[in-house]
Amino acid sequence: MNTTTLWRNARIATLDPDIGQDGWGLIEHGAVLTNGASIAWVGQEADLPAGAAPARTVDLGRALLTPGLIDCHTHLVYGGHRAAEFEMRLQGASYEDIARAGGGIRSTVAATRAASEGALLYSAARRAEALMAEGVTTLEIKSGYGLSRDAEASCLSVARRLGQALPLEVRTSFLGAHALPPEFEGRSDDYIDAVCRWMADLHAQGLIDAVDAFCENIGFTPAQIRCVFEAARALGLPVKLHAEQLSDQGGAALAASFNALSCDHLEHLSADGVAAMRAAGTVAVLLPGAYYFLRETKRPPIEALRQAGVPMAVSTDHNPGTSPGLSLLLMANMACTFFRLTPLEAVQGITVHAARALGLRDRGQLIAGQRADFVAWDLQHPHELAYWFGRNPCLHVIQNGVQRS
Ligand code: DI6
Ligand code: FE
Repeated sequence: MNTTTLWRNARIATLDPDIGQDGWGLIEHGAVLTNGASIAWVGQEADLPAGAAPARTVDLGRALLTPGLIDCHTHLVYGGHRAAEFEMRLQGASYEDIARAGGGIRSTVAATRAASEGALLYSAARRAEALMAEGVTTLEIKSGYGLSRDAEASCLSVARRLGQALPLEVRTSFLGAHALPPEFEGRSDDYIDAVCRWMADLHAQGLIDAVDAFCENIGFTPAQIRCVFEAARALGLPVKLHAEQLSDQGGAALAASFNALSCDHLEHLSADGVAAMRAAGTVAVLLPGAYYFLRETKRPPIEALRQAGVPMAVSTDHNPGTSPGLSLLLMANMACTFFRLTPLEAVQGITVHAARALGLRDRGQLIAGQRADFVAWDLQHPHELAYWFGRNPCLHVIQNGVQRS
């Protein structure tokens, strides 16, 4: 059966470095030929191979086409919210003060444990839909608000079910080492042992794509993170790390020594950390929403990362405590205004580099052989993706070769 579709009459930002000089890989009067769920050909419409006989043709009305957006760091599954904590912080309490007083992540853990799986699925689906409306086609979701074996399993299976229920690809990360649950108070090493045991179990259930942890004064120590990473390595699971968000713990270098896919946050990253990430090919995931919402002033060392050639991704870090936002395009804009990324870097950060942060090489660019995930925008040039905010220019989303909206 002929399953080819020609998506024509578009300006295409392929992000293919081999097209043009400026990194956008622009093709005017372009078209994409898809075969089922993958891209068979991309080019100028006039150059369509003579033998191509698409079963279907879709006129995109001169829209701008880009790869589907990838949100590579979210904590989308949780119960409740933390608006009261936001008010406390506005009155002077710090994020760490609230965490040490038993609020913060722990309060979301209590609300998540109290919620039914159906309620968790419902609220997470609404959030996922908000991200999808802006062109997100691949979404990473972490656990980390259950913090018991069964509650973590529930959150991860909600994430898996989201990927089945919605036209969306979901990747899961097990973040058992996010915070110490109250029943382990004073026994953090015991908790880490438990996390490592649960990991094997959850992995056997097919619930884990990668393992994450929170390396911080108010999180876990580098020695504890090492135990988690060794357990992941023994299971053949890739790792990533919340590193140097609030202080420099040397977490990025530790993660790089385990060939981490990504280190995320990085406001307090040292020169040694940059060098270790570069050597390991680890992606730097920048999270300007958390920086903004915590009113941080120390920025990640962008220039050092750029000079070292460390790929930079940009993500929402959607979570109820430090980044309750659901716009990846706003994050691209903030990555430019707060962190001084160029619009090209910001757009690479929510496409090709975000894919790399998830260990995925089959998406993030509009190139033959990649998955047929792309977005048609009511825009002239892709740098506008990092320019407008509070406006959704998404016209259509094509997911796996199928038009979703
Ligand atoms: N860093 C973050 O920004 C989130 N988790 C983490 O380790 C915040 C999670 C929360 O406050 O609920
Ligand atoms: Fe996070």
